Amino acid sequence: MRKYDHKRIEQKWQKKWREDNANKIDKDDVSKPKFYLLDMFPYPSGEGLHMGHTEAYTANDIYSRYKKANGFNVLHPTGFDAFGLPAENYAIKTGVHPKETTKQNTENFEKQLNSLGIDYDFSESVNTSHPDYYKWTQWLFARFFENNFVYKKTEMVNWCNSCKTVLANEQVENGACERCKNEVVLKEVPGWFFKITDFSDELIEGLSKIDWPEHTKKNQINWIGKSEGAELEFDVKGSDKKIKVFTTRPDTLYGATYMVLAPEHMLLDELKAQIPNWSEVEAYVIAAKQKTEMERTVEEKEKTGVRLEGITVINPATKEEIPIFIADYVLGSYGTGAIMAVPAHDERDFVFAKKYDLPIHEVILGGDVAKGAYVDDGKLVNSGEFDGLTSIEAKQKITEFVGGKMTSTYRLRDWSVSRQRYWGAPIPIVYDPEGNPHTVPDEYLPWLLPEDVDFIPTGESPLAKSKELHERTEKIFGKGWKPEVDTLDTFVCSSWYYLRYPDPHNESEFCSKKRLEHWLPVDVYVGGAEHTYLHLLYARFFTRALQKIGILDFDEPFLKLHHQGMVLDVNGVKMSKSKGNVVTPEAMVNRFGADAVRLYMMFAAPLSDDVLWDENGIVGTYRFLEKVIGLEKYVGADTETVEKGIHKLIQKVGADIEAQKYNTAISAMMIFVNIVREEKGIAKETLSTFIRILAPFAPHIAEELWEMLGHKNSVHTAPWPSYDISKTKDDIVTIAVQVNGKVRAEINVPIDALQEGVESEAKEKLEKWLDGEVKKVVYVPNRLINFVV
Ligand code: ANZ
Repeated sequence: MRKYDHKRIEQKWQKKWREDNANKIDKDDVSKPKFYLLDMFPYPSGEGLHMGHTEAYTANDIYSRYKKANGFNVLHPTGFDAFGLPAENYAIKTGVHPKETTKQNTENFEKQLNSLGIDYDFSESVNTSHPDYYKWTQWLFARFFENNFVYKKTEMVNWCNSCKTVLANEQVENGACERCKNEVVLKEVPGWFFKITDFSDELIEGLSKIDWPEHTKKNQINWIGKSEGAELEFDVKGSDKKIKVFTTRPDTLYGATYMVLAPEHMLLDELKAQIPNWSEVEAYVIAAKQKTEMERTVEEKEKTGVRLEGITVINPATKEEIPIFIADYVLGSYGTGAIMAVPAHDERDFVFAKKYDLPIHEVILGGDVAKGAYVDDGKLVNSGEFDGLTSIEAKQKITEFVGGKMTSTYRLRDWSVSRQRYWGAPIPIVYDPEGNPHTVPDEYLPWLLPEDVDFIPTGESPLAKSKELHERTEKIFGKGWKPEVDTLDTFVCSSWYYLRYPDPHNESEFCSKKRLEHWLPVDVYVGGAEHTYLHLLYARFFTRALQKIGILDFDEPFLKLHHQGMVLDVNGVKMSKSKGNVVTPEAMVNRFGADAVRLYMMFAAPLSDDVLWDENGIVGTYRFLEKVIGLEKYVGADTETVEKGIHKLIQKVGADIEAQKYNTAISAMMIFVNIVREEKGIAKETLSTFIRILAPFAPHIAEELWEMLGHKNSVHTAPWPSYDISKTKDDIVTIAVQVNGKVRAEINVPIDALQEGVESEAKEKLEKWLDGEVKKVVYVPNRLINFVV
């Protein structure tokens, strides 16, 4: 038997593919149907490729090769999401410019990806930190600005004290920075915001027409957090001021016995003069500003508040005068920042009312409001002319009665994109001497990231200290003009990279119209589920906004989405540097070869499940490849079993790849190899067919064996084999024998057997289950027979 020398084979073929430009496609070839298969591009970290990348990229590589073999022109590109904090933090520590580290790291990634045999064409890749890419990020930003989809405001925003930058809501996890895990505080910082909230409804509705995992869709819907309810106005007594509240329960208006404003409510300042206990109020407001929204809204937290002495509002339904409080459980950023409190029917209000001894008026029947809030819907009582209506009936009626309006509120906030950091795309904005912002005209793009900066973060943007940037600005625009010194959130760069791949070298457009129309939207996208709220939501928003602007003519970027599971260590623990359990693809490829690593990753579990990295398992796939090499010695003629086996295999593997069920496809190949070994015979042509099927999974060894069998062209250019359906059927099938729907036995019968014979054979097996009279027999040929007794 030939020895399986994976190193020699893999190096030989990788070199050959490089020389032959084997991964190059003609993007203008419209003679074949297009297929755009996208991987989430990696951040080129210093640690190199990790197992999670390997899993997703291998899966798509298999799919890509399979689609090519089926006659598609497949675009399966990659690139680098290269701006971001780690390179900058490294620069702070060592003084090495992020440009340098990024260059080294991307080269390393490229080498590692090539060593896995992924069919990427690196001459067609993108790098978000290159001026020829971020020129277009800036160009798109300018279009967003012209169309009022981006604006500047000063607001309380999430601030990471350790990274010294603003973070978007999506980048805060349980009150901590998603990057460095340090606590996030609130800080008033001016910054640029994308108007993603203009698209809240569309972003929910659009999900219904794309083929994404249900849980991912659900998470996006929850993140957008649409609440349907009403806005109602309360008059401030003895003044012409009104306070608007948002409520999901206008049906409970008659039970509103007090009102609560968020500590940051705008009206506070205006009412100041009328509030005798202002100093107490002010102290509470200051204390509330120190807390994050998370801290303020946890359910277990004791409810606190301060009454605004001297002012009251009028309940518009009962006309009663009710007190006002400020309390930090009401958030300034949600709804109108003010609520009507209904202690009988809202738990938080109930606790608060008990504490401050406020009246509790039952207006919905169904609970016992002496004991606690009854929060469900029900029939109205104590509600004037609305008594007897159900909550659902009353909502709109009461809203109309008091002149309010039905409306919706969303949890989603506009996306803050200004970062006070260095290693990102400069925001292409300059300020005139009066301080008004203007976009940098297109002719000056790329608006280059200056290099004369100090990386040490101070909380002020590093670009603020660049002499070159300030001089450049004054030189172009005139004296007194100043540059914007913040950089863009890296998620802006990754919101549109899939639009660049079809045309990455275009210098006059981000992508030509022709290529956009031909290639987009993306047909299949594979990546981690952790991007649900960030990248996957932002990219959808970008696409929709660009459609409104007239730059794109579709509204959803990714028609179909799959998530890969995580790669865990053999004990099921997440791999991490701190735990010392990281296994790198590089080390594994060195020991076992790319083909065995690829096969193991795909065989160990379905793509969407977690994979336990077990070295014994990879030894198994390695042995399988050795057996494949050994098949050569059986070359002769097919036995009948082998002939049937190959037709079944072609059918099964094709169907499994289409369904992203790579694990069962591989197990079917393993079974086939065992059959050949038992039968000790296979025709040369059949072996060629098998190698053709193996090729997407184990591209190197397949190429080697293909050559050994005497083929001249690459196995990866050969078409996918076709099968004869009549040969995929077994002569004998196993069918289930059931009594009243419960499986009681199995029997082997000829394929498509008639009911009569099957029935009598089944009855023999069922003796002890069939004592009663058989009322009915249901026979599904080749599947089951069921006796109803
Ligand atoms: C009166 C009421 C009566 C309410 C009742 C609920 C039950 P979701 O579903 O999360 O949208 N609310 C409104 N704005 C708020 C804010 N800025 N901060 C904190 N709470 C706020 O919840 C909407 C409900 O949360 C609103 O309906 C309001 O309380 C409260 F029996 O109004 B409700």
